[in-house]
Amino acid sequence: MAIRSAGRTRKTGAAPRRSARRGAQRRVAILMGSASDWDTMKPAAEVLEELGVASDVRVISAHRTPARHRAYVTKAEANGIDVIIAGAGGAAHLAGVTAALTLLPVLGVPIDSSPLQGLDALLATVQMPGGIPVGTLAIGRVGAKNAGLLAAAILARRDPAVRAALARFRERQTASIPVRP
Ligand code: RP5
Repeated sequence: MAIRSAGRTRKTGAAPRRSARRGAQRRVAILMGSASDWDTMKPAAEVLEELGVASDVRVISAHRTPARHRAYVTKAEANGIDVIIAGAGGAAHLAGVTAALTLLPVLGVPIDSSPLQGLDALLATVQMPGGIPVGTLAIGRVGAKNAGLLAAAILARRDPAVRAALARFRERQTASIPVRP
């Protein structure tokens, strides 16, 4: 399987990278437990790109690549990342372990990749014990899109350009809703 990213085709297994603008600083990290999660997580990258926010997309598994995970997350804030989105399926601990390793806000996306169709990932992601929060979105592509929008809303508190882009997004969305079916 091949995946498209930033105008090039990559083989599954290689970490997809994406930047909204060439040379723009990547401010939102989009992590996923497997390259097989990319189709589900892509809406997060797409909506951020639409809003002009650069993202850094990585395949990082808390259990298959723990050293890669720790190295990336512990340096994320120093590398200019403001928000981390973490999507995983099954016994999904990626978002929770990510949140434990950083003070950055972490948004979790449960992925429907298992026989339980994401219910397992939803419970694993949302049911964090008190002390280490994960902001959990809906299961699947809708959750990924909303994670991108919520990350942008967090950035918008201090970034007027992102706030204006979000406002335009809402206006376009409202205008696209027909009055009658
Ligand atoms: C999880 O296991 C990943 O997030 C993915 O959703 C699921 C299946 O991964 P693969 O076996 O397809 O790599 O860790």
